[in-house]
Amino acid sequence: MGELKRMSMMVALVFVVLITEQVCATQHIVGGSGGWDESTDYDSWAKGQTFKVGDTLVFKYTPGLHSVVEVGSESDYKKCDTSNAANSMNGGNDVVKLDKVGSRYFACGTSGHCSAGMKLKVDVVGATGSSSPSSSSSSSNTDVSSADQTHLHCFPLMASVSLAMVILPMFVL
Ligand SMILES: [Cu+2]
Repeated sequence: MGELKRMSMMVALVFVVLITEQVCATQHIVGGSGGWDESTDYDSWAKGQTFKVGDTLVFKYTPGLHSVVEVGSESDYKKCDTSNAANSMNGGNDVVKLDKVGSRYFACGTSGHCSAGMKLKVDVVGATGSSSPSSSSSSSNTDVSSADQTHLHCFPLMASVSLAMVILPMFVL
């Protein structure tokens, strides 16, 4: 009997952890309201964001005009060489899950677009959010907006945790 209670408590705990992880993950619309196009500066857009493991990128664009090609190396990214694509998408609402720490490189597959600046480098940091300052940039003007954003998305976490505190004792008693 006690075994059963312990098991159900564990299940509840796992459930809560899964929920909070999902709630806390941020969905980044690449380029903000401008989406994935030729007129957005993706370097400066990326600087205002914190990309954590578990977050997702969403590339929004008109299918046929653009595409999303993930390239495997920084040198390919710099050269706009999309011949060694790790992944390519052309649906116009393409979701990329950031599943591990490290750099990811994306370019538009339409001829000429990448060299015109339609490319994106993303540095993914650990989800536990030990907020390491954005690695390279020296002129990191306070990322108030991204901090707010993270806070906002993580707020339901508090709610979930307090909910768990109410629910879990029911299993223990
Ligand atoms: Cu393009």
